Amino acid sequence: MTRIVYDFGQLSSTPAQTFWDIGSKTDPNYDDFGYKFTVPDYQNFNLAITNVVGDVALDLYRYDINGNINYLGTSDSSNNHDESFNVFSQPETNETNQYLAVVRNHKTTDSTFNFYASATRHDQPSNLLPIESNLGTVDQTHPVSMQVRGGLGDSGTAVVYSFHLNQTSNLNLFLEQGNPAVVGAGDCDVIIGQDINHDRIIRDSNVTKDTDPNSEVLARSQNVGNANETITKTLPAGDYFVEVYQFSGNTDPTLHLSVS
Ligand SMILES: [Ca+2]
Ligand SMILES: [Ca+2]
Ligand SMILES: [Ca+2]
Repeated sequence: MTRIVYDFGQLSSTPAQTFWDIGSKTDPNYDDFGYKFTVPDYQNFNLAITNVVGDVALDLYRYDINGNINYLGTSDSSNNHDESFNVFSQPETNETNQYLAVVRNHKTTDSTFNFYASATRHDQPSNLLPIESNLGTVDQTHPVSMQVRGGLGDSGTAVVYSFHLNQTSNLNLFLEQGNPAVVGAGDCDVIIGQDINHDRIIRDSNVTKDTDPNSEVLARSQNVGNANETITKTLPAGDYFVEVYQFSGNTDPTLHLSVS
């Protein structure tokens, strides 16, 4: 096994994108694909693997000041589901802002996938749209009420959900912040949007469509501190996303979606 490493250089808010075909793991010439990148100080980096045929895993490593890599974690959803990381990058002693993401193939056949990487402001949403959880159709008999997976903090700065409306609906989003005594007095915010051009990237993610017609963000709620977030919006039938993201600190919010 060899590892082919591509150097992405410094990430920016314009996502780097690649499409790859990774050989069977039983192939004697099997290669892992490594992506080396640096992140501007005090920004988040976002990695997404989408459109998987087969099944891949994504390992994340960080370089120390001596050029050694230290393992940080693995994203490995089942089957052909998407993989992702959203991490706040602030080097501690002996650490750098340089990382290595490695894609492995689980299958004895080739796997293909798209890989995306971006850096975004630490208090703003990720602009990538891996489908981490598909909530299905939300209607009057199928509201959603669920704890945001893993909570939010520096090692997981964003969680993306997709959902569908089968008719014009008054959507009510309520994001209940966790108990600050339990998870710390953090602050998270939320956006609802639509990937109009289906490229798995949120165009103009820092603003909303109200102020910039190009933005794929339809509404957002960004109350201060531990206040809950609410969005009420009339939306036509279609596919939408919700992204819950860290503004600061740790939170353990619960997402409620209903229509009226
Ligand atoms: Ca997987
Ligand atoms: Ca888009
Ligand atoms: Ca907030």
